Amino acid sequence: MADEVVLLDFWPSTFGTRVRIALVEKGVEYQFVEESLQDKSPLLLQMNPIHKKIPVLIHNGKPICESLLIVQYIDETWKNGKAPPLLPSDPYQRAQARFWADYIDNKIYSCIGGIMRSSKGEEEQEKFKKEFIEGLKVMEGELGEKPYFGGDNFGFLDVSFLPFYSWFYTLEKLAMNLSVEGECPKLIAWAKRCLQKESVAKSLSDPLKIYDFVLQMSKK
Ligand code: GS8
Repeated sequence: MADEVVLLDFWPSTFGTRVRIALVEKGVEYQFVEESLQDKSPLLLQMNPIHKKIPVLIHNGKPICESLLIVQYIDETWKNGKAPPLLPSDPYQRAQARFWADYIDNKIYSCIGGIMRSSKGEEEQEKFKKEFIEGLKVMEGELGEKPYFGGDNFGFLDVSFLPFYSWFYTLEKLAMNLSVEGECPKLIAWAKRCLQKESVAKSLSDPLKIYDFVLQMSKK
């Protein structure tokens, strides 16, 4: 019997985008279900009763929650003959990839929220902006001269970090004097390199659409 794969998602979500990229990388066919975060479906509440958040991957009726865990599950469950595994085979390298993915969620993601919640030019926003750039520079250092965070191959950390690229445009619009490319040119070159992959180009949300969405949300 064919696998039944359903993704509960919300299109601008960086976390959902990770899962979309991983599914396309592995060639997994799935049903995309768009959720409303204001009016969560009974299915979402049933499948993620603890956090009540997207993304949730439902594989043959069983839910997997938390984007980084879902990407690892996808990597372990579906082998794509054409693409190498997303996680490195070496346990130390695997631990390192997970460490940096955690850094993205705990450091970079929280700065993004801070920039969005504070107003242009305010002291608080400047603090988040500074921390955000510091975090990006740390990631740029981790990338070094490699083509991908995964080394010669696109991997787990690339999948985990790339969705944030779609939000850079919005952050630059909301904050004063913020140019991610000006601060971290190698990071932007990496994102553009990854965008040449079909799995990424198909999955990443349009930066202009995200900005529009944020503007609409702020009016409400
Ligand atoms: C975060 C998911 C999340 O915040 C993961 O999957 O990696 N650590 C989790 N999902 C948000 C939408 S994206 O900003 C969400 O579902 N929010 C609904 C809510 O907070 O009620």
